[in-house]
Amino acid sequence: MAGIKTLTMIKPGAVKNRHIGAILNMIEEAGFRISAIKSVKLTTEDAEEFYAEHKERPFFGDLVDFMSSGPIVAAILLKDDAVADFRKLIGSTDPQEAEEGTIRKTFAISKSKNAIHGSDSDESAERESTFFFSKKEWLEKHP
Ligand code: 3AN
Repeated sequence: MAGIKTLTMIKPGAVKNRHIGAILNMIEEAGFRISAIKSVKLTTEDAEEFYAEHKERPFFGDLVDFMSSGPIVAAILLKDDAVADFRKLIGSTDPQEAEEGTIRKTFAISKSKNAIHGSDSDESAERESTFFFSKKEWLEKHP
């Protein structure tokens, strides 16, 4: 059965351009509950650890530099089928390929500066949630 949790990061470009409120509004309007949320500035080492699975990819250095370039907003979101439904809401990695009405189509600057992250599996959602939050900081079910 698909899980109810996903982890998002509003990336530095979208934070800098003051899109936090608009993006959180789209997330809530789409039926997600915000179970935990914080603003964080990742170090280079944090970003390398978070994206470790991409370390052999040619864009890894630029990705780490971008993700540690300014504050982000990390949040744990709850909804049935959270991972799949959230990836539909954010749209394709490349905003030029993202559907109208998706967060990336609306707010991404480019494929590398694409406004928002969403976990790609329930396992990633668990790992990424514990990367940012202690288990005391989120509820698995919303009251
Ligand atoms: P997604 O976030 O859509 O699941 P991933 O996991 O393949 O995409 O890539 C992680 C992040 O790396 C993306 N969100 C994007 O910022 C960056 N990225 C992915 N592919 C490229 C690429 N070809 N060129 C530049 N940046 C990329």
